[in-house]
Amino acid sequence: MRKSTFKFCLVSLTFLIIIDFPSVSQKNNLKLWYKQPAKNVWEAALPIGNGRLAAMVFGNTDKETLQLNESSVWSGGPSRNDNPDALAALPGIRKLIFEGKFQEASKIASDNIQTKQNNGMMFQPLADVELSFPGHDSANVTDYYRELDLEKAVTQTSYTVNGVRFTREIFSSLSDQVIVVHIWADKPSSLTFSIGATCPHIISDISAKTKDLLVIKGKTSDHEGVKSMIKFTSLIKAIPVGGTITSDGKQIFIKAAHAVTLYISAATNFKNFRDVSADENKRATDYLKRAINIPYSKLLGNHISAYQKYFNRVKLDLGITDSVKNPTDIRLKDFSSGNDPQFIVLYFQFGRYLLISSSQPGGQPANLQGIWNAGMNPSWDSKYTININTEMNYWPAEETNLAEMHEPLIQMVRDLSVTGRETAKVMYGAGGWVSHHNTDIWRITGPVDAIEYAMWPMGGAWLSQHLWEKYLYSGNKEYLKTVYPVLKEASQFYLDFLIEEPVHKWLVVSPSMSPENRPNLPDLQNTASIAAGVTMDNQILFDLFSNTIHAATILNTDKEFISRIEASRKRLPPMQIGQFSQLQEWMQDVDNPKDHHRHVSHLFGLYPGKQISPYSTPGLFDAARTSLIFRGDGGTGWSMAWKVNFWARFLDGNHAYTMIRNQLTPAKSNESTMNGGGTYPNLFDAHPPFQIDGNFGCTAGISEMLIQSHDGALNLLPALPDVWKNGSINGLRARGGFEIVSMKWENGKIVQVEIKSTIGGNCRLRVPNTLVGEEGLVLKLADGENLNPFYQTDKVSEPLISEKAKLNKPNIPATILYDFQTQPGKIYILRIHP
Ligand code: FUC
Repeated sequence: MRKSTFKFCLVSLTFLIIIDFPSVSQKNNLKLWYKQPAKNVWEAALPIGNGRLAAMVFGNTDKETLQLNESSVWSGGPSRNDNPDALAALPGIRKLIFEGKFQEASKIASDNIQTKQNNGMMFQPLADVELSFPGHDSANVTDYYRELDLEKAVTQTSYTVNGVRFTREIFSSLSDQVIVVHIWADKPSSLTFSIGATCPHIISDISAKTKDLLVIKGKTSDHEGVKSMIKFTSLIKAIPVGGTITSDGKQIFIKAAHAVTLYISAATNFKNFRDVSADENKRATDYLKRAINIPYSKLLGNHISAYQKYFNRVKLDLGITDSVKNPTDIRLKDFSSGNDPQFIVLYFQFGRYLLISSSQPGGQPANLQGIWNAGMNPSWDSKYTININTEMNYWPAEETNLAEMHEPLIQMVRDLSVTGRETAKVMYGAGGWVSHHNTDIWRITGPVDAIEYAMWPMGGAWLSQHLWEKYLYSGNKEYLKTVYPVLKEASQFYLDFLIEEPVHKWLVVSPSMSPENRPNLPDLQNTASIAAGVTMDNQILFDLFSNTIHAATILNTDKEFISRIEASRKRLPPMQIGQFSQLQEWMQDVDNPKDHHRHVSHLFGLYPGKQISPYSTPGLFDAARTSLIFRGDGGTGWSMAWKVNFWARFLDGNHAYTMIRNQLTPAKSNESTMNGGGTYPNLFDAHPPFQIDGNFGCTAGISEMLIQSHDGALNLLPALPDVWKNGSINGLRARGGFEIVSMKWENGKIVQVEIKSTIGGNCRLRVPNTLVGEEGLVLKLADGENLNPFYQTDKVSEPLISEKAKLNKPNIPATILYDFQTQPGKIYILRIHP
């Protein structure tokens, strides 16, 4: 069979499957699908990505756009932003804070601590690929359909013009490093279109080198005094089946083809945060050369199997209603008033899809917009805000069985431990490493933006939690050895930096702040946020110190160092319950119960920390709950997502569900940036504007409602809302190397659960109903401490409680606690008591 004939048969065969799409989509519900193109609405376009190379696909018929991103297209070059004046100013600022002269302290910090260099670089777009189909304007189009298939990580757009059905299939290949666009028509010789590109960078050039190859070359922006050192090349190669191909030197013209495959390759000269010596042309050329030698069907197959290796690990079923017959944008509009449990599943799996597509081993971590950004000067530079947003991106990684996707974040923490060592020394005269509230591809660690946001030397300490938590899920000691030095040096910084406060003689972080919020002190007139010993800092340090102690103990190292950490941990301020029965946000009892600030930093100890428990710290649990009630059910996108997790940890599934419902309402386009939340038609979360943290945070929250493993036991169905009475989940992971191979529940009761142990040890289960073991498995009612070391919790100090506080006994659902011993590699089956 001649090559072209063969391809055409393949195309026709694919078409037979395609025409059935609307009904296929009803059977296969893990699709985002629409009856209209995105037109010019970026938040309606569909995201594809392989962790490095990404696109937003608009699905327009006459003028299709693929807005391209590459993960290392950032402004500037290797750079630092420490302010060395900090060291001399530090004692004075600390003294003023302890004297309560916050405005003065803030002014000096602004002049001496805030960076005088750059505030971090910007993640920038690469280029737009534009495909123009003459005559395919909306007036001539019928039976339009587009989708993103989450089970395959492939988008399709199809429609009819003059009796000919046109279909485009597009994906960013996880296996072969190019974006592939396959276009075909169901009648021969029907494809006539042009291929062009635009590039938003000032220094750029686009030309057709041969009649079938467009070449884009450019350089990113200089920014805030930092010269750009990133050069990029993108190659777009067209291979038609049948018809003709020509070029005018700027565009490629396809005439009367049966089918066309476009291969889009891109690369930069970026190697790592201090090395930009790669050859972008060679890289882009090598990717392209490799890909064009692989037949389309194989490229597609390679990509789907590389993707499914991750995606297929988790399956969720919460029931199905007729709402699945509606397009995604209609389901979003109807969600809060309707009955559409499968929409939760779609949203949950979309979060997992986004993590696989924006964060791959060896690459950059997902930034504020994941890897999808069209703006040359995007909001907050689309960089890494590490006082909540970047950490939230990775909350679903371990539990939703995407541990490999966590790796770029872990690598970023290793990088920051290198750049942050100099910041610790130059700015604070301390050992170890430190980072403030933002970083970028160059791993800056200095304080950026206005001092009300910048003065927070805790970003690295929070990120370090991920190093340890990753270990808790796998039990891999070899991995732990590699990250222990980073944990140790993070702790070292605070051993040097903590200072004794004069009233209680506690050791506190100063200067600092409760992220982006201000205490309710009348003389501050809402101007200064600077503070010492805020609750979040104390909780983060308790976490960091505890994790470092455990890691050193497991690795049997650093005894003397560990005893110093233990001594400092004891002297951290305890949590305090204030006059309104709330968990205090600051060291002083100055919370405002009407404060609806989006950050709920003092609840770090509840989630993602594990210092607040209904069982072991009921007073703190009640006070934290009161604090969250004060904060309310609104917020920016990520704030709502955090609250899903908080309510899950409060074991209140119905309230967690209320937060999901608030998040899954259509985002309003005119909402101010600091207020709003909601979801865009393509299911991207709205801060607003689009920020991906809310997607990831809510995905984590949904899994946190179904299993938890932070509080001494593997808790199954800890926060099931009334609307999820029946369902099943397969593949979630828990600490201690346990995997929920499958779990089915009916009427809120577990009917059957299969648990795989990968590293053995005691499995302590907390469940809502009586279970019996299968195949001789004996369940014992549990008592006392869980001896599984992965389930040890560190005892926090007794809280200080205001005389005015009135605490309630936590109202928590009745559960049963079982223990059973496990062996590595074995699966244990438990069923409902007959
Ligand atoms: C933090 C948040 C903002 C926003 C920004 C990117 O500063 O307080 O709401 O998400 O990060």
